[in-house]
This record gives sequence, C-alpha cells and structure tokens, in this order.
Amino acid sequence: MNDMEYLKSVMDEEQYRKIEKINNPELYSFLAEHIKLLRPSKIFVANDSATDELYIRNKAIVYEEERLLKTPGHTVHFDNYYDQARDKAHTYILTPHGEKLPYLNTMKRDDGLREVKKIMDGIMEGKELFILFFSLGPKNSPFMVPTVQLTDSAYVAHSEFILYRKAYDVFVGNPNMEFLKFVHSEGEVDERKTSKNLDKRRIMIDLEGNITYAVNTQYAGNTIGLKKPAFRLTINKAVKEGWLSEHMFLMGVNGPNGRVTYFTGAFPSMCGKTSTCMLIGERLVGDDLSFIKEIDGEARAVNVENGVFGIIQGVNKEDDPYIWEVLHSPHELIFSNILVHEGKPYWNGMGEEIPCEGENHSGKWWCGKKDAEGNEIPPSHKNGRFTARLEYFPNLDREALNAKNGVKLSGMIFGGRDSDTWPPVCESFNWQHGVIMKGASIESETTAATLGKEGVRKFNIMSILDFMSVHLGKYIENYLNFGKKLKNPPRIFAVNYFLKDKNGNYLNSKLDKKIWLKWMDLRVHGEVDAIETPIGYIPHYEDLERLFKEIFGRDYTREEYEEQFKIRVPELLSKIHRIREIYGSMDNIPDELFQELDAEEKRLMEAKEKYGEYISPFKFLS
Ligand code: SPV
Ligand code: MN
Repeated sequence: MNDMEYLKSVMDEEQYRKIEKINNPELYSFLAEHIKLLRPSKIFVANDSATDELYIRNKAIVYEEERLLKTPGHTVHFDNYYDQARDKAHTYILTPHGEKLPYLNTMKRDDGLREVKKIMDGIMEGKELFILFFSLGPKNSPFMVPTVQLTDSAYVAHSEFILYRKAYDVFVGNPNMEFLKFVHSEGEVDERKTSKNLDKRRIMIDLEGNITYAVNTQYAGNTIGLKKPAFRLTINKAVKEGWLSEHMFLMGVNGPNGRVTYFTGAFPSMCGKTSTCMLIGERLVGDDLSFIKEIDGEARAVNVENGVFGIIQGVNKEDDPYIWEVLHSPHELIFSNILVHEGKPYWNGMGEEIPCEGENHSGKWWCGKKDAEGNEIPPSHKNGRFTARLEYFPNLDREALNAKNGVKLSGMIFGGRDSDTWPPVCESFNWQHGVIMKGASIESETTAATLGKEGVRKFNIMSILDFMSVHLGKYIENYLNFGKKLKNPPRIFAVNYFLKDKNGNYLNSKLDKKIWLKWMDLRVHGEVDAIETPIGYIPHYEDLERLFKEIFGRDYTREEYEEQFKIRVPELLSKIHRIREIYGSMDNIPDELFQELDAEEKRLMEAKEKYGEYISPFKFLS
C-alpha cells in the first residue's frame, strides 16, 4: 500500500478529500508514518473554514479539555498541577551524534527519536487526531514558514486557531512546498482530563527532520508546536539562511506628527516585556516572537504569531487597561490555570476580591489548601495565562500585523532585571557593539517567582537561551553578518527597569519606560543629541526633563537623573569579567566578541582613572 492508499484506508471520505487536495508527497509520507505510529481511532483534517474551526472548538468542550465560563466565548482549561510550565529538563535538541550545546539538553538523534516514538506508539488509540495547517509569519510573504500540526488535544488545536494564521489554502496552492512538522499527544488523561504520565513527558526537537515531538504534557509552551517547539527549529533555520528568528516583541512607538517607529524588545520572563509592548498610547504588533529579514537593505520585522498567550497574574484594570478590556469582552478567549467560581475567572493580583473557594489547577480549591509538598496553593498559578487573538486588542497596529514585507525595524531593545549595573537606558555605539555588549550580555536576577535563590544573576543571551538550538558562536556570527547587509542597521538599546538605591528601593517608577521609549524614538530620527560614555550613549538631562514634563507633567530632578544615570564602573567591570568567563569557556566564539569586551573594559578603566568609580553623567559633558 502506498501512502495515499494507506491514508484513504484510515480516514473517512470527507477528511481524505481535504488531504488529497494538497498533493504534497512529503506531507503524505509524514502523515502516513505518524498515523501508523499514533494509531488514532478517528481523524479530523481542518481546512480554513469557519465550520472546521468551530468543530475543533466544540471538541475541546465535548472532550472536557475546556469548560464554558459565564461570559460568551470564554472557556477555561487546566493543565496537570505539575505541568504548569515549559519542561526544560525533559526537552532535548536532537543532534546527529549527541553533540553538546551549552545550557540545553541534547541527545543523539537516533536515540531521541527511538525513545519518543516508543512512548508515542499507539498513544492515540481511542482518541481523535487533529491535522492542522498554519503559517508562521504573514501568509504568502517573504517571512512565511508553513507548518503542519498533529495533536490529539482539542485545546492545543483550539489555541492554535487563536494564535496563528490559518494556511490550509497555502498547502493546496503549493505542492512540494517545505514545511515544519509538529507532533503532539497529551497521552493518557486523568478524571480532570489532564495529562497523567508526566514521568514520560518528553519534548524532542529534531533539527534535521524539521519535526518536533511533545508527549504526556498539555502546557501550551510545550505542546503548541508553532510556539516554542517551532522556535527552536526557526532559530536554526534563520542561522542557516542568514536572517533572525527572535524572542522579541514588536511594537510601534508614536512620535511627533503621526510618525510611527518600530522596535523589537527582548527581555527574560518577568522583566517588563509585556508591559513595554502594551504601553498605554503606543502600538502593539506582537508580544513574544519576531522574524527579522533584510529586504532591500533594510531590516524588516513581522510578528510570527497572530495572538497572545499572556501571563495573567497581576493583570489589573489600572496597569493593564488593554489586556483588561480583552479579558472582559465577550469574544473567544481561553483562560488557563486560573480560579473559577460560579463561572467567573479570578487570578492573583487582579485587584478584586478573590473568593475563598472554587476550582483551579489543583482541582477543588479553598483558601489555605496545601499541596502534597505542604505548600499553600494560591488561587491561580503564577504562570496562569490567557489565550486571545490580537485583533481584540484596542492598541493593535493592524496594518503592521498584516504587512507582507513587515515593518521597517528602527531599534532593538534588550533588558534584564538588574539592580545595580546598567543605567535605565543606553544606546550602543553601533550594531556590533550593541549585539555583543547589550544583547549577548543580558543577565537577569532571579526573582521570588523562580525556584532557587533570589537575586542571582543568570546569563541569558538575547533572552533566547532556553531555545538556543544552535551553537552560541554561530548565532552571534549570524547576527554580526546580518548587520553588515543593512544600509542603516537598527539602533540597539539596553534598558534597565530595575535599578535600586542602597536601601533596595527602585529608582524608577513602572511608568518611566515610556520616557525611555520616546527618547529612543528621538534618537532614531536624529532629533536629540546624547552623552558619550564608556558603555554607549545616554540621554542629556534636559531632554529627559522635557519628556517627563510633556508626557507625565512632572518634574524630573537633576538628582534623580544623576543617581539613575551615573556610570557604575565596578559593577560594569565585574559584568565584563563574568561575560568574558562565560564565552571564554566555549569554543568558536567570534573574536569580535572578545574585542568588544576588551575595548569596553579599557574605556571603563580610563574613565575610572579620570573620574573615579561612580561617575556622574555630567562629568562626560566637559
Ligand atoms: C515564555 O516563557 O517565554 C513564554 C511562555 O512566552 S511559553 O509559551 O511557555 O514559552
Ligand atoms: Mn516567550
């Protein structure tokens, strides 16, 4: 039996006809191989029709992976109590001979495929398999990466319809097209319909086959193939093809006279990524993943996705008016791992009274309930989330989201949680300096929200380390080469929202990031000068004073400025030593990286000689 005959034998007529229309032998063999492995009892192929999408939505309810909430269109999904985040320990990049990558698990390709296929053998018996077609990036654009997802989870399928652009039509119109492949099974579920065999949870990334596998898990960061599994594949693809696949938001900053200037931003989690791209009065394009390509000598950027899988903890009416509105309107929305009481969702830090009973990620919940380890269970999980289409956001820049050639990228922003080293905003001298000293040097302090000790600095290059499926040296080299293709590369900025004084109080308010963005916009357009320091350009006091006055109507004192923007030489030097040590322990790191570190160290030493260890920005004016 050939692949088509086999597919015909396992699908009903209507589903088979949808597959037959595509006429892509690679798709047929991928489907045949995996259907033989998974052995689903039923198969549904979704095209781009509203009917097929509704079929999936209904199945999420029928299979009890989601439950209806009171507000029309809203549902809730729960993951297993111990399946609430990406499982780094059980995620493996498959390499031909098990070659190591720093910071990530790797496994020999053959061994990894054998292991995961053994776990997945017959795993869909009694279940329905959904076959789905989407595009990463805008359809029929230079950015488009077509994808196929196989999953037995209607929740995963439903989430993808919210988060990505439907692309069955692209497959039908383009036989022999290359595509990425994602295979997921939630495995056996318990009475709450959550994945049960977490000890056999695996996420395998097969770079060579352009396939990812996820099994015995439901948490979206593991299972939604198009999100983080695909990201490991596209980082590799981008490095091979000379473009950038990044863990970055994409936003437009409104400037004078209706001007819009686009920026991407990379921040480790809990460091202000969402709050920056959702800033009141600015334009949202994407909150998590960007593709950046050179087109006609310009850097152009798109949002990889079409929706938001956002953290819900702490979302309240005052600080997050746009998200709040999305969460309180009757349209399609999935809440996950929040508290439900009488059909209403509640979450930690929502600014409203939370009832002392209901159902959450631990099952039936009451105030003071403890888990098996004796830890008190909060009303919602700290990684509880919402899944929503971007089109619902009042701050969406619709045109930018749908632009086939993307938007012109004028600036890239890098930031981490840093209590004592970087100033609030600083512009690099040039592309190479920015790539190395800002992006490749990101460190972030651990918070109470992560396991382990608080305040420990963790290296996180471009905030992409969890997904770094290629050698770091290759990744950096690709970045440096990318800049060389551009007539006028994006400016690179570093921000730090978390500077503290000696008493541990934050030096900036949460809102100040808006001022830094407006300053970046002015810099991009050559409308303000800046002060040259050993680490890059920082704002003049007078420009910030004016911006604080214009935007917040408040005084910004010389003392505040001086304290925030002083150059902290000892901390900056220690950082250079740490970063040098990290890269020094790896092979094949480009020389340019060490040259930039040495040059910055030298500039800092000279400044220290001249002005001392903690240097007022005013000193650099003379
Ligand atoms: C992140 O952790 O960076 C996220 C959420 O965007 S997840 O989908 O889990 O990766
Ligand atoms: Mn992310």
